[in-house]
Amino acid sequence: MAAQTPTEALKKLSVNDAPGAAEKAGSNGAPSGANAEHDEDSDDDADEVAAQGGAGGESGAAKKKKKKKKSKSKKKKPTAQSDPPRVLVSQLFPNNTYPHGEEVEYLDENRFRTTNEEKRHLDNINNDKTADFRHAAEVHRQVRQWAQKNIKPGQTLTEIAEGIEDGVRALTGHSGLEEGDALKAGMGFPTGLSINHCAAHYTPNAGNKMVLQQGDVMKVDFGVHVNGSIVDSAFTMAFEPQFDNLLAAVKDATNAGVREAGIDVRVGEVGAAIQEVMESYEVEINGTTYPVKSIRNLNGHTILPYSIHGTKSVPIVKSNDMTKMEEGDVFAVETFGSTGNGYVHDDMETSHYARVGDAPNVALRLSSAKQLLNVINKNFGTLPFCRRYLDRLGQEKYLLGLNNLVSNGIVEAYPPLCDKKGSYTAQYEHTILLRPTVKEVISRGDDY
Ligand SMILES: [Co+2]
Repeated sequence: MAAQTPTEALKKLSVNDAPGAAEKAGSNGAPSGANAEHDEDSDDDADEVAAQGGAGGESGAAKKKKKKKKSKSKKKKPTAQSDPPRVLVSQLFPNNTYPHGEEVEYLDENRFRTTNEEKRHLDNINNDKTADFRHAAEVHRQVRQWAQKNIKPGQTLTEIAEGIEDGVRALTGHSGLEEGDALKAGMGFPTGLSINHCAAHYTPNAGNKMVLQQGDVMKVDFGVHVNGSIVDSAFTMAFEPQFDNLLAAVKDATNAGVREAGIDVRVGEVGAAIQEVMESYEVEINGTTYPVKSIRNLNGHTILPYSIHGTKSVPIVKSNDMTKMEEGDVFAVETFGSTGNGYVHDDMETSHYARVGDAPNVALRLSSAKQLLNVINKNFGTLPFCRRYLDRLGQEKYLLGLNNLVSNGIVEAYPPLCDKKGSYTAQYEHTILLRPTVKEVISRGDDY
């Protein structure tokens, strides 16, 4: 989910002129560290054989099989993901053996961390949290790879969003329908499906009839959380080759940001690295060549428990923000490229909301607002939600109450963020853990 640069901070930005059509930075063959083979059949085949080989002599081996057959009355556990994805990821990876993200060793003055005893101890203390992030990341990978295969022009945005959300809820084992269930695990924030000039925070509200078109560029940005540990990761889909360079620019820029990030690194330097890569690209669309610009008022961000936007930002243009990345920080590194102004504004109907963490204690006079706040507290806490999530909980006619919570500063509205009409924008995003011993790109997959 995108963080928007506050206007105050934006004034301080020293934005470079686009460095022209500089030579392309070498494409960085991003390693695909994650994704262990999780779909290979394993020892359960033995059960299968046992089940079939009913009659026959009872050799020692057969006896053993027979013994296994007894436990067969329990339902056979699947060992591969289904299509659509419905198999619990905790069942595919029992005992918290979730695949690691891409682990990148620290360099230079931080090289000692790889083997340092104290840092390893600190790292071990966080094992449970790290497992929650890996669990959420594996759900994200499995659902998004299914989405990448199945999303096609002609589908409605509603069916695309629901397909992703049904997958995430099934794979975490939390439908989110019973009170408090969505707080245990599930969607970390709503499925953003932002098209063309819209860069972020668009998801259909009830009754939306929008259909994905062949010529569209769609950002798919969704979050998965387990016990409040949110993995925030996004990719872009296009169906025409003329957009390849736009997508390549943004993927490359995000990987540059991921590479640059580390303990003691200043976020402004990360922004400079991102912008340099991003703006070394150009893209030809319908016969016109455009420079790819970093969208200067969007940025990455830290992630805190149950809170998608922490206190630190990662600019995607050069800036003199001297804030340091620190040990233990979790960052969403996300970049946005545009053929338009490289600047977004609020546009269209709002769908995304989140309760403010340190909300003012206002005496609400509107009973519908009070009632709705209770629903939000019990089901989402400070996790972002969208109007569809209220609909599926059976809430009706809540808009007045919702707007009242927004105007009282208790809930924040996140309207869609769009560049100028006719432009195209793309996004890629990864979540990284700055563990004491190693940087873990938790959401890395063999797709991006
Ligand atoms: Co984000």
